[in-house]
Amino acid sequence: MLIFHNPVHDQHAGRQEMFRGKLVPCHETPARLEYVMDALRQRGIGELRAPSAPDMELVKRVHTPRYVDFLARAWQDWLALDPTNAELDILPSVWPVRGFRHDIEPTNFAARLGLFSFDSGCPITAGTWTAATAGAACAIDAARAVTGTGGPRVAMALTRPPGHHAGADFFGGYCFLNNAALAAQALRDAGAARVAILDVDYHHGNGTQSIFYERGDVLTVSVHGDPTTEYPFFLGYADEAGEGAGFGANLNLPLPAGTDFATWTQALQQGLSAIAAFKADALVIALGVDTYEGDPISKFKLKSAHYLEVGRALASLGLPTVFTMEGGYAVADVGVNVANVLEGFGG
Ligand code: OKP
Ligand code: ZN
Repeated sequence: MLIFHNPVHDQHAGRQEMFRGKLVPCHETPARLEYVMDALRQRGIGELRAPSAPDMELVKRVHTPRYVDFLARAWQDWLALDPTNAELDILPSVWPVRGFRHDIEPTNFAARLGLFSFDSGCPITAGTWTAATAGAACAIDAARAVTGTGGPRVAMALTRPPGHHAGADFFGGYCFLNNAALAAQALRDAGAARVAILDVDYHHGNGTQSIFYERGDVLTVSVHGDPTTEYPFFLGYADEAGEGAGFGANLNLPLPAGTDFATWTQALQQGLSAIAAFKADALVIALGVDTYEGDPISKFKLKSAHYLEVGRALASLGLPTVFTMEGGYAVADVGVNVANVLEGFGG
């Protein structure tokens, strides 16, 4: 298995996120990825590669050019407001909800932050753009590796920040560029006629769903905490089936907080059956391990050993597969849990 790891992931290190009226330390830390790297090295899993330069033409087909330009310039725009802002993370605080205009684009930076985001828990820092674009490159390279002749069947984009909450033109949920969507589009471009994305992170992959919602060539499936009580709350319900050409190409499998492996794995099997019925030519797994019983912000009950079974189940589809790294916040256990999935998957 080829593992494209993001060598500059630690340039994105948010200091704080908004939680219940307070700024608290970020859950999504650089240490998460270091634990994965250590576990893979210790167990001799995978062959590590650095990514090439990001294909910005592809990034600007999955995301809107104006959003990409906004993100690329955000830190300099922030400093232009006040040079002492260098000591602070950027967090949005105002959003255009129902009743506001969506056909205008204010020039005010705070307004633009709100235009391109959906929560206040996702800081932009000096190195966010550098880290996020290198992560996008990992995802694109992983997709190209599994579609090239004589390449491996499976590759991973081992990166942070994660991606599955980022939409075509918004950030949120610790995500800026949607690595899983970029991998799926790269697989399409490389000749896979039908691509499935299976998101097993605890949180619904709202960004990925919205990017492909009206497309019939990419099936999006997500197994996640019921959004009635779990983040991101406003998308991820079972009745969201896709629209237009995409009708029937989105499957949400929400499960209640407290769900254990026995129940979770039944939903996973349902997702796998849908992917087999879709006759996908290639697969992207948005791999979050925040389904773990020890996760501090999630409420499923999977144990470390279960991730070996998860990996075996994912491999059973027999498809060229790209893993992207999503959530998992029980920092010291993220490594063993990810390594277990990859070991179970094999190859
Ligand atoms: C990102 B991924 C906890 C706030 C949680 C957002 C969660 C984002 C999860 N105090 N806010 O899907 O793992
Ligand atoms: Zn998550």
